[in-house]
Amino acid sequence: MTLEVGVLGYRFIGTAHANAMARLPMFFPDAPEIERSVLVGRDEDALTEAADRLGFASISTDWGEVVDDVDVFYNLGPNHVHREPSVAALEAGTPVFCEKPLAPTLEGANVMTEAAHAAGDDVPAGCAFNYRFVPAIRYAKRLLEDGDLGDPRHVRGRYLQDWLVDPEVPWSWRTDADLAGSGALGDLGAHTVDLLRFLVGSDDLAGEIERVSGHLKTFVDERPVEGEAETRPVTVDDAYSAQLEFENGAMGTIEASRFATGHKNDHTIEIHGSDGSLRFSLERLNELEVLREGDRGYETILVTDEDDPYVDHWWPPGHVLGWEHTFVHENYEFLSAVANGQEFEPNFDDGLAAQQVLDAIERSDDRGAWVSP
Ligand code: 4PW
Repeated sequence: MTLEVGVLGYRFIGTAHANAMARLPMFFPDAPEIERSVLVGRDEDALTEAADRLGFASISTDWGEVVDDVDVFYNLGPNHVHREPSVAALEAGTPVFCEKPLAPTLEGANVMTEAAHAAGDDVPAGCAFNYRFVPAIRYAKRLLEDGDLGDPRHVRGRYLQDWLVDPEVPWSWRTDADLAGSGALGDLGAHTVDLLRFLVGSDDLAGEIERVSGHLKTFVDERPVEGEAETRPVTVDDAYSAQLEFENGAMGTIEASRFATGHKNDHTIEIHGSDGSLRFSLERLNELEVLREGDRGYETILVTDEDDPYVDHWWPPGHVLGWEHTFVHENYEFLSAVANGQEFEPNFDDGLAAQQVLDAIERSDDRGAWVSP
């Protein structure tokens, strides 16, 4: 059976998913057969051009008509559009793959997760945390779960970008609290929180994040509106940092910024366990650095062998993968789960768990005190 896929959103991240869908039959022959059936948006001209370029058979300016007509619904729109169409699709029994953060608010994420539970286990509701699908991250998870690095003690994550450093960069939905929820916190911090939960969140490692102390900062509080003579207020954070305490006693620090001059998409994770440490950088995503008790320095492991996660689907060993491959891997896993009526992770529960931590970081900043997610 061919799965008909409806996709809302066709810009940066929409293109990343459309590219992934196009690559699946070439590199993952056991992936379910899909049709890029309908592309959804508001601007008919832009949609027509995008559908043509991205290989969609048709367009629609009404998501309400699409969500129960297709076999799978991808919600890749801005954060404020995540809730309504995703809930409507799940109520119609249509599996949903939604971008992160799950919603602008914790309340929205709760409503979406309830809809996912009501739809049942055979209707997958995935949250598109693509960095779980980097081969080196999967390798790191295996090391941690095999106990190679012992009990996690310190956990560190930072996600640095610089696209807002110029105060003349225009206002956008990403700088508005009603539309985005939060700024660097939700857009970038959601990834860091999810990766930490993925890597050390199991009960026999660090467990869940138990309490947080957060700090949010907005450096430029109004921005010009593109093509107009007015400015609009920036109502989200430009940067955040937080201290974390995990259930099993590990401590953590995380931060993200859109003002880290010179850093474009610099996401790093470090974990120090009782028997060893590891370091990962998204800018060197084919590598994992590992240091075990007694070593005199980090060993750099190239995670590009044919028995490393996903690598055998691509090129001969050593022929390195990139950012776009993470989308292919997550699309493969999600669409396979849909075809087989199986659960998929990261799901809406994971999206909600990340949102609870983001929300706690904001509450902690407001109160000037440690709070629990
Ligand atoms: O999800 C994130 C985006 O919103 C991405 O992983 C990187 O940062 C690239 O764009 C933004």
